[in-house]
Amino acid sequence: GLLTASPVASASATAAPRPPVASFADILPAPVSAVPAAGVSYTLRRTDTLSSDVPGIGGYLAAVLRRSTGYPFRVGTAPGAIALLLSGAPASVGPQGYRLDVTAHGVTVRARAAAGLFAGVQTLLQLLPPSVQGSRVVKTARWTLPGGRVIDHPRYAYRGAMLDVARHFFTVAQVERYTDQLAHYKIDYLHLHLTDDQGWRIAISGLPRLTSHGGSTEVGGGRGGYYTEADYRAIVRYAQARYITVVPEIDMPGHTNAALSSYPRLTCDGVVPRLYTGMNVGFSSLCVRSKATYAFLETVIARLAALTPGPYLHIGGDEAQSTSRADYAAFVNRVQAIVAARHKTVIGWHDIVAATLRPSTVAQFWSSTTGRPGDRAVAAAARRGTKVIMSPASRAYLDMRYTSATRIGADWAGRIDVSKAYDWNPGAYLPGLPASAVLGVEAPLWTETVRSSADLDYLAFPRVAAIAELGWSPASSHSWPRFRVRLAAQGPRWRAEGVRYYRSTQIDWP
Ligand code: TNX
Repeated sequence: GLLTASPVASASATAAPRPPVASFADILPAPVSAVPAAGVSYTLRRTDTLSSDVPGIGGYLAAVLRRSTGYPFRVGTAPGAIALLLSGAPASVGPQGYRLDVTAHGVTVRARAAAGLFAGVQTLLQLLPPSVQGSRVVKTARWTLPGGRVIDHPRYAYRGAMLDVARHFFTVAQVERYTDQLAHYKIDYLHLHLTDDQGWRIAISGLPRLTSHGGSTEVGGGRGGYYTEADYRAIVRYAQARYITVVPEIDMPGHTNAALSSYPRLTCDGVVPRLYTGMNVGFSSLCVRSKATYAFLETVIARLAALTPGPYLHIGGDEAQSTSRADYAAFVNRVQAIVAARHKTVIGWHDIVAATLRPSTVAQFWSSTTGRPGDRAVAAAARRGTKVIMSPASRAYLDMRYTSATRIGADWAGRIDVSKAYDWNPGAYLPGLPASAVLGVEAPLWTETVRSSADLDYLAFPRVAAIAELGWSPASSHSWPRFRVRLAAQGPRWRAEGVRYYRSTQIDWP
């Protein structure tokens, strides 16, 4: 009858394509140590419960698992098949690391702080089949994790990604979607480039024209947009729930045409510039000698500091080509004091080393070269104690084209296929820069040519995963042949999540 399948048919049914169990070798970023237990695995069951010492992280994991498995995953405090514990992790893992064990009885993540537990949860997800990260229930899947132990912690404290929401505006939902993706790769800072010549994207109370006028367009003449205070707080909260700290940037004294056009008192000559929708840089500047400029900056910085729980405010400082060197240094010195008065730490593009930097001020290296006088000045500042975030444009810039055929992006810093993005050492990249001065890495995405989430996906993935690995994994694990394999395993995960990544020919995508 219909219900009695022949032995042959049932044998071929069990042999039907079933995604292979994930491998410890595929964890990206590569962990400090991963030891598989031969013959051991754990398969999730409908009746499994989940316990977590941090309710928010338990809720996050349960939500991901429910969406794809369709199992209820009740979250409780009595030890479940999946247990997330703030105890029992070795001291060596520090506040951001974790230990993960998969045995025949279940999965345990142990950490010393919530951030470490969250990082361990990302590893746990990568040990499940790719469809675990999808948005629909997959009934046919077997949710098996390979047995073994991972002990892991990051190489650098700062592992960032930047999104330029000024050249093209991205909505709260678009930023949250990117944030979700970044969390999978243990990125812990989201730098938002909130202002530039083409747009001012953050509401500042008392200065309404910054957004009503300055936020009203973007590159190419589109409608632009801006975040209300509530929008910005929503992004900050969303990122926080993923253990990502928002770093807001107000670029100054250059890259300020949108502000100048909104408040002409910020110009030296009082002439109102028109809103700008092109792609040139270096033509605008706040009037660095006028009182009005510093009164303005006091207001903006006070408001932004109040809205931002994280320790850093980024003051830009790049390409101030219409400001004299002396004026530029005096300006940066004054702005550092304004930020310090609000109890925040300054980050600036590395051009700021021309000023007298406070001990806590961080420089973000973005050069596409390493031997020019400007590059050497960064190394010299680092030898005097300045901490540096490494974003060399010729390696870490996500807006550079992959190849000459890439349909969007720039190429002033060269073309960056995956191997070029991965194959450098942030600790030994800039001659004369002490390895101990490196605070971490960041992958900036400038958006002159990026108009949609599809564009963003295409430029950021897979390269942002390469920069994330340089920030997290021990230098000793650096290996292009092994990274290629780990990266290939991310392809099906991106497909499950609808991320339209670039299928670089350097990678054997499954
Ligand atoms: C240089 S990198 C800039 C940005 C542009 C980018 C385009 C840096 C600090 N400034 O203003 O968007 O090039 O690649």
